[in-house]
Amino acid sequence: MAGGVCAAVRRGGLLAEPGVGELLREAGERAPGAVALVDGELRLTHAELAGRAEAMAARLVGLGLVPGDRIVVQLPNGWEFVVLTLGCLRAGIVPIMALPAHRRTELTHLAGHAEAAAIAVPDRLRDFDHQSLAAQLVAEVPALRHVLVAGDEIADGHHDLRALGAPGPAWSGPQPGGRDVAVFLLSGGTTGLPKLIARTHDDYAYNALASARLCGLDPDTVYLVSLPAGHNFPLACPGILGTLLSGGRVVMLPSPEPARAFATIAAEGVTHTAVVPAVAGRWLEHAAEHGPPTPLQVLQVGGARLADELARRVRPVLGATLQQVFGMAEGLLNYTRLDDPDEIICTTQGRPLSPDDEVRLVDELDEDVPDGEPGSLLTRGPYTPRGYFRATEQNARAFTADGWYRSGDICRRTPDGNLVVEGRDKDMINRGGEKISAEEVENLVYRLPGVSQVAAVAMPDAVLGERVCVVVVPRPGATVTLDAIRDAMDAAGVARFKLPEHLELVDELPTTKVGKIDKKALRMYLRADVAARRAL
Ligand code: OOB
Repeated sequence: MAGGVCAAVRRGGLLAEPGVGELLREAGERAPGAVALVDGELRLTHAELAGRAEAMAARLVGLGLVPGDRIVVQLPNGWEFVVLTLGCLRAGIVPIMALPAHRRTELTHLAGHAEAAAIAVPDRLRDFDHQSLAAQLVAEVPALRHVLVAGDEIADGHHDLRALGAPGPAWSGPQPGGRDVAVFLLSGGTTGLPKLIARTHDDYAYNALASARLCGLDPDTVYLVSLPAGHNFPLACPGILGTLLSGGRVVMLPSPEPARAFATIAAEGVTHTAVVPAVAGRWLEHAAEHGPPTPLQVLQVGGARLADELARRVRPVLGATLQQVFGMAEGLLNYTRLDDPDEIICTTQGRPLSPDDEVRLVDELDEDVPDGEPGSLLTRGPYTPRGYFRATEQNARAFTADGWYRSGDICRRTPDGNLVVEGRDKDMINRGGEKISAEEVENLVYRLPGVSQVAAVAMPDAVLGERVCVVVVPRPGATVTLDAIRDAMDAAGVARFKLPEHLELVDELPTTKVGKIDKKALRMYLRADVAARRAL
């Protein structure tokens, strides 16, 4: 295995190579009888998974989809997600990785913006009727024609995703090439609705393979997916794709709830998994009472800043090596290395994956800051695209003229070359790894008639790191309540994780010298407020 992966790592990102689908097929052929995918009772070998992916590819094309067509994928963690994704990669159909939490607003935007031809949804999930919403979207979004449903009740005119992913005749059409788009990931987003990031086959193959090598994955790896599978972290860092490309086994779980996750880790012999800091905290608490999640070897934590104190407890309490991952759907991945000294593992967010990754830390004038000083992170590299899809205006702001991506993270570089994330200068709220654009929340709150002015800001939170707080100046005589804001946003059809959890009513908002709302002052005010309330 190692030879194959190393060769592909050397190739990845540098030359146009076979697509990820082809690399997966080659990897599967090295151990056809080994179990590749586990979802509850269902266990598929590498040969069976490859067969289903091939059949899925053939059936998608049979529906009239052609290479380059887009499918919005909004599926929970299950085998259908993996088979559909692999089928798409095989046929050159491009999945748009939506989140199960997305609702009408986000899905309409994604399907419309990318002119998606199909959408894949569960029938129902946590009391929400995804299938009916998908039917509405088909009526509203011109390009959207097909609804693929994973579930027991398939409405008339919709397609049964489980039947599309059943064993059957293989796809025999042309393979996508390295320069073709493999997947569309969603940006955490600071400007309104999520932007699309086109990740090509060669950049994404590199992303998954180089990550797999760095994390020491091999055919004995058993990787647990409990974060939403369409997120870059569990998908390809090294995640599902890196594990399958290494000949290992992927185990799907719908959520990271500790009791079930620990039982699954024990039952399936899970060796590697990825969580966000809030989940790491819950796992630490659970383990303190019920014992460690044996035989877990590597716990990757990323998506939001992990507190040093939590980091230090991972090895003693969970019995696994911690790996901090500071990544972004836009590309750049930073990892602490498994053999780094504990001090680096527990106090930094690691260093770039590729020797060809370029990272600059700059001040407000885009001048490099001296080493050790905090600066705003700019990056370019072999798997970092130079712009968002169909977004000229946002690209002008998010990328420099010479192609550096402005991540909006404020970092410091330690003398040994590792990065420490100290904050951010982008207007985004990171709620336990879920990214929320302040601007999007503000636009929705402005729809309430009683609101004169609003600012959405992060409020510090012990569990999730941050929660959404809205600071509102009401119109004279108007009453604005948190419930009214939440109800209005819910009715507008946005993901529930974006709903504000705290409201502050004020007479006026602080402004900067140039007259913009001073979010820094607001954040400081909220922090002081939270500290004062804690002290009571
Ligand atoms: C991951 O990707 P996204 O696209 O959901 O979010 C990226 C942003 C980063 O720009 C940064 O603001 C924040 O999330 N972030 C972290 C972090 N990891 C991500 N902030 C502090 N410490 C960390 N370790 O979140 C993502 C993608 C691939 C792998 C891991 C995470």
